[in-house]
Amino acid sequence: MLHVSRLTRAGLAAALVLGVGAALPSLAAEPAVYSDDSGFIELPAPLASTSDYAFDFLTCPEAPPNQGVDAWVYALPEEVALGGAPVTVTGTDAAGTTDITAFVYDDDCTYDRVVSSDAALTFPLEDDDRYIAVTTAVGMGTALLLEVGAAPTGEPSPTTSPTSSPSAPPGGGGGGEVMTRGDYSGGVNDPFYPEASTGPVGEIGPGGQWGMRVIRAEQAWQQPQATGAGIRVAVLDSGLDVTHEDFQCPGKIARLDSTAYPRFADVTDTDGHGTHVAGIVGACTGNGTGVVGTAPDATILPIQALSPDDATADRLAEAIRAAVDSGAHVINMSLGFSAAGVPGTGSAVALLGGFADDIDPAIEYAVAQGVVVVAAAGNESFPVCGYPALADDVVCVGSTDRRDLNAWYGNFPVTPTGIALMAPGGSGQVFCDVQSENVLSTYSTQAENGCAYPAEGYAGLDGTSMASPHVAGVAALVYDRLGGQRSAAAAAAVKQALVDGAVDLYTPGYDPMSGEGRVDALGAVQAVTAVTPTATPTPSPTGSTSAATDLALIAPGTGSTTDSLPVAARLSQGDERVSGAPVEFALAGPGGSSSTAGTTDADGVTTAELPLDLAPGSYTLTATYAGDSGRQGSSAEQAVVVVRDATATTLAVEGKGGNRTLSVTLVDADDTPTGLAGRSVVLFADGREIGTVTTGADGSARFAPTGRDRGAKAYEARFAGDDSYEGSTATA
Ligand SMILES: [Ca+2]
Ligand SMILES: [Ca+2]
Repeated sequence: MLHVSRLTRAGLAAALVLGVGAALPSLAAEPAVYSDDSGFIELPAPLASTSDYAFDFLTCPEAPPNQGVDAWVYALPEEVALGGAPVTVTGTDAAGTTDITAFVYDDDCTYDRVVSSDAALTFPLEDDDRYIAVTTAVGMGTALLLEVGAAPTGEPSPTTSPTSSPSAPPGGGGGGEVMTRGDYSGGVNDPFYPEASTGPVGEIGPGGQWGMRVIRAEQAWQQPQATGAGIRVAVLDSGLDVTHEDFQCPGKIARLDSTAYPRFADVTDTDGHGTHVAGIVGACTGNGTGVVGTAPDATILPIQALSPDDATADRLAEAIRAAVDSGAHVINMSLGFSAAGVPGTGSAVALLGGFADDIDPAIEYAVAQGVVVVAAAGNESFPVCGYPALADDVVCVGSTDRRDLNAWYGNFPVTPTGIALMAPGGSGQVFCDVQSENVLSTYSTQAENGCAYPAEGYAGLDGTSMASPHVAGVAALVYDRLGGQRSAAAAAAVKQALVDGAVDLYTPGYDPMSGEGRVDALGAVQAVTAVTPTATPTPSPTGSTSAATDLALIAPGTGSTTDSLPVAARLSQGDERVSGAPVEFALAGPGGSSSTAGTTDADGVTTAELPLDLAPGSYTLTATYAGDSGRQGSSAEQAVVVVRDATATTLAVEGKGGNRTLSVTLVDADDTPTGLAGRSVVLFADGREIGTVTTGADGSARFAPTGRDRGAKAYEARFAGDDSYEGSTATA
């Protein structure tokens, strides 16, 4: 008979296989750079903001004709260009006018049409539209927002799918599934938890939920504000037995909006794996039934990312985005890709790569939105985390046994950029009846149980699949402790607390056997100071809920030290724009910082100019809305490279013989060149240095050669550059 421990660690992938052929074709369709749940496409920074060469930045074989000043060129992802989808351009230029013109080009770079308006510009896309160059009447200092809405009919675009049905905001909504905070100071009464418990098996013991005791979960719950109340953990797995007796406490289960996400309408767990994982995260605790969960008051958002008939990278990527847009604070993925490129539980190798193109952008989106993403390391005894545990900013979790020793089957917790930790996953005994070595949790009553357990609804399994949800649960405890308001900063603090609170194993500090150590719930909770929720992120039964907001930011990716940076931001609350809201813009980097502020207008848009009097280098631009009593804060950021402004030197030779004079000018290389005063320009005659002039107020200077220098064949003027300007030379 196939035993459960083996089934969990390796065999389950086969049960969920769809086949490589079904998984791979979806990869190319995943867009690279956008996504939003309100129909607003957050395009990358404009490809160009200079007047004459806007299209040089594109890959068009022939540059279309230049179309006016300061054109901002957008390349629409191909999936956006659905016939009929409305494009809206809003914003103003430096003169405060809203005279906007858009030149539209096809995907073969040919010019198609022009549309213009003296107000906000709206026009429908055509099927082959690809590039849009947007200009205003006064080009300089322009800040525009370009939005693309949903196509009116046909297949929903992946970029716009949830527009019809706003999903749950972080910290609430989605049907209001939130648990009230329990009191665990007097211990818990779940029968399978105690050391002396024999669990549902009855034949081997003692054991109970040893993993919970190893990570000191109960001690963590007894700290202030550390039970996971108001925290939503998305379990991306084979589903969840929503009828299970140990998930019936009020608010325990949240469901995706089936209208917005029809692909995930069903969560029936015919496998059992997802129900087991979800129980480890947060089975009802203190209810006198079954087991305890790591985060007793957390709400579980089950998403069947691994459907028996649709287990693809595309589906997993969509599941991640759905979790984020439905208010998840934490995502657990006890799954991975086998060497054959097939997703499934228990396997996380990803030797083929490829599906990362689908999933990486979704994970980046989650991380940017303040979601802690946790994934199992995989069960191949490999020296490195599998995928997606290996992806950037994902917490990779390896498996330990009751003795804090590495489980033989687990991949090592080694990842290039993320955090790697260990957690209880079971020793991997090869005999079915050594249940005291396995991790005991809930099991789907809809599944066939591989081992002949007498008690329906519970099972002992092992694998990194079991380790990962311990960490996801602890992350929920810490997120609760931090106030439960979702932000990238809060998520980073949660991950740091996981590391700071971990129990160091093996050699001191990080080591490739145990990563940052084995997770410890009490240590992680105590690693942060409790933050009282200020914006009611945990809705009370009678109180109102503060609404989540979304801030979109658009700015050029580069600016020069002598200019200012035009920035624009738009604040939304669901499908509504928020007007009159203060937005702070800040640019910070090793070379200094710059900031300014604005207030959103009736369209929810604010524009500003950030001074760039900074040293050249890489900076981070951040727009922040602090929130108010009725709205949660939100922020957005992007990278900006500050470069020195280019210059142009000119040199003219006037007169002959004793009257010979060199005339030098030095200007910046902007659209309207301005003379640069007080700069030193070195002059050469036939390669010999003959003198230095200092430019006057208009950037010009004159020099009279003497002696043989009057008769030189070639003259050269060189400006060496300085902190703000690049050098330039001229010959005559
Ligand atoms: Ca229970
Ligand atoms: Ca160590």
